[in-house]
This record gives sequence, C-alpha cells and structure tokens, in this order.
Amino acid sequence: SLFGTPVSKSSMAESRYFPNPYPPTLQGERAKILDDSKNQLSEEYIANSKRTVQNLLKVLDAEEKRSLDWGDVSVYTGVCGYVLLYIHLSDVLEDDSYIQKALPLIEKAITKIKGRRVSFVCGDPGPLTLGAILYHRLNMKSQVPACIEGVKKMKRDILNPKSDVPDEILYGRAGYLYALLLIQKEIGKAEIDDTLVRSVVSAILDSGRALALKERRSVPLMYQWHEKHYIGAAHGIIGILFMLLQAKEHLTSAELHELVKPTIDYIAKLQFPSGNLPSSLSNESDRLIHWCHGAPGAVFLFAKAYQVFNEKSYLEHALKAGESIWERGLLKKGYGLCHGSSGNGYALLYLYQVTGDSEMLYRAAQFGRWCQDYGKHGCRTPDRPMSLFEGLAGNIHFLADIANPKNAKFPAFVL
Ligand code: GSH
Repeated sequence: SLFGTPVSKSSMAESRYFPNPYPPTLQGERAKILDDSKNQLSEEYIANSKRTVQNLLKVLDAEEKRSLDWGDVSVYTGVCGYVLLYIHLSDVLEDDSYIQKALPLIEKAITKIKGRRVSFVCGDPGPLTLGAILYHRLNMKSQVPACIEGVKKMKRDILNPKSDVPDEILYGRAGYLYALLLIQKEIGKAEIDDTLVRSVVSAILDSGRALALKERRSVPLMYQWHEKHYIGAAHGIIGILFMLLQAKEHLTSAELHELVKPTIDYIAKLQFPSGNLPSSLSNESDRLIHWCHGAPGAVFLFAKAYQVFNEKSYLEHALKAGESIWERGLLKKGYGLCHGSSGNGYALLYLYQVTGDSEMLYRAAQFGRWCQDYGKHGCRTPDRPMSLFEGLAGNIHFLADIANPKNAKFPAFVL
C-alpha cells in the first residue's frame, strides 16, 4: 500500500550479506583471537581452526566417496579442486598422506580432459599443471614432461589474435599465464621457456590495446568477456592486471608504467565511496562483494600495485576496499572462494600480508571464525556444494591457510 514500508535499494542489497557481528577493531574484543603481543593468532584460535579443518575434511571425504563427478575435472568446481586442496594440505599440515590421496584423483582426471578451455581454473591446464607438480614431487619424473607438453600445446589458441580466447582469469589468457608461472615456480624455470611467458604477456597487452583503441577509450588497456567490460577478478580487468603485475619481470618498464599503471589508475577512479567497485563498466550498482566481482579482487590489485609502484594512494584504495568487505562480506551465498566468505577472508588476509597490521590479521581471523562455523548461518547451498571455488573445499583451504597467515595464498590466483 501507499503507506507500507518501501523496499529500499539498500535493504535489497543487505539481503545478500549478514550484518558483521564482530567488533570492528581489536580493541575491546574479548574473544581470544590474537595473543597478548597482538602480532600472532592465539594458540586457541589456531587449535580451533585446525580441529575444524579435520572435521570438515570428514564431511568432504564422505561426500567425495558418495558422489564424485568425473564429468567435471576442473579446479573450479571439479575433481582437480580437491587435488589442489590436498596438495595444499600436504604442505600446510606437513602430512604426505594428502599427496597419496591426490595421486589417484589426478591420474584419472588427466585421462578425462576435454581439449578445450585454456585456463588453469576452468580448463585443461588445471589438471595438467597439477599433474606435473604432483609427479614432480613424487619423483615420478617420467610422467612430468607429457603434462607440461600438454600445457604448452595450448599456446596455439592463446597466441592467435584471431582466436576467440578471452583474456580473463576464468577462461582466458590470464588464466593460462597463471599455469605457466606456477609450473616455473613449483618445478623450475627450465620447464617453461621465458619466451613463451613473454609471448602470452604480449598477447594479453596486444588484446587490451586493440580493444581500447577500437573503442576510443581514454585508458590504454581495455578488456571484455562476452561483450561486457567486467571489472572484477574472475572475468574482468582487475584479474588480468593482477596477473600481469605478478608477471612483471616479463614486462618492460614502459609497458608497466605506460600501459598497466594508467589502467589501474582508471579502475581506482571507479571505486564507490563505500570502497566497493562496480561489477562492469555498464553497471552502476554497489552490490556484489565477491572475489569474482567487486572489492575483494580490487584489494589484491591495489595492494599489489602499492608494492610494485610504491605509491601510498594504492594502499589507501586497497584499505578502503577492505572496509567494504568487512562491512558486507559475510555472504549469504555461502562459504566458497569465488563468491563466498572464505574468498573475502583471503582478501583481508592479503591486506595483513601487505601492511603487517595486526588489525587486519584480526579482521581476517574473524572471517575465519565465521568460516569455522560452516553451515550454521543458514546460507544458500551452492550448485557444487563440495567444490573448491563454490563450496566446502574452498572453505577448508582458507581455514588451513589462516593458521599460517604470512604464507596464505588465494589458490589459482596468487602465486
Ligand atoms: N553457481 C554459483 C553457486 O552455486 O555458487 C552461483 C553463481 C554466482 O554467484 N556467480 C557469481 C555472481 O556474482 C559470479 S562467478 N553472480 C551474480 C550475482 O550474484 O548477482
């Protein structure tokens, strides 16, 4: 009715997240999250986190035994998401049994790849790269080259400017670049020739320059996916620029300062007063706060830009993005990495890693506490509830990582 309570835009937006129940600063926080020196997580917090990891792994195990879908071997929602988690657990828990758990999964996954999709997260380079890493670690040396060759073979589409391969992380060139950089880091520089890395970087820059020119943009690089100019980490400019910054040794100084930097500055101008960012250039709404769209991805880009260019304003943009995550980042969508609370927790953790500020560690740890209570908030169940990017496996990855906050890394994204 005329006198009824109007449904305001902000209350619609609010329905996407839970009000953050935790005090915003360390001061006055009674929960024992940080120890007395305030620079480290308390033993109690770490013990809780580790216990939760073990309990949630039992859930994952049972579900995996019941219903493993070999039709999807991707890192994003499929079998290789579990493989990635187990490799991670073998590292952070220093327990080789997880490698043994991953081995039969990767062996079968590699036989199921489809010869399409070029990215680490959604395509063949995921299973192939993880295979190479596992075989390398297990000293099954004869198996490594075929995996790496499989990854290299995909350069054909990547380097062809006429192919319809996009540039973003989830399906495109930046997602392929990640696979190359990961192989170099985990196995050795000799496995992937720097000239290949350079040619992928060039292809990404060429593509961005061409679109900016075609659209007569005032910014040197522009990207689109499915004809939309997405901004976020998964499908957009932020993810592409972040990957380029991680590959900066393969860029010339001119490329870094005259192409990448002005494009970051352009993105920074799009930041809302709240700290969040729009999901695409055509979208004005301050709504999505996920790693895939909005502030969490921007935290990674701005914080990395601060490290690379050493300009304080980037850090300010990153911290502002962090504020919006703190306010609106405990999501009703679930606990996953891509559009859930664990992905948002990783962004807060990255702010801690870049600033060393215990207030940021405190905030990330509160998101960790939320994720320890997985399943208890009445969130919606994702389509692939156990998966790494939508579901439980991502939540476990985050909880296992936060116990060692300086080394934590958002998987398939941060090197
Ligand atoms: N299928 C996904 C799940 O079950 O977890 C949900 C899809 C989803 O949330 N997609 C992200 C998104 O932001 C992009 S990757 N969707 C738009 C929205 O939330 O309005």
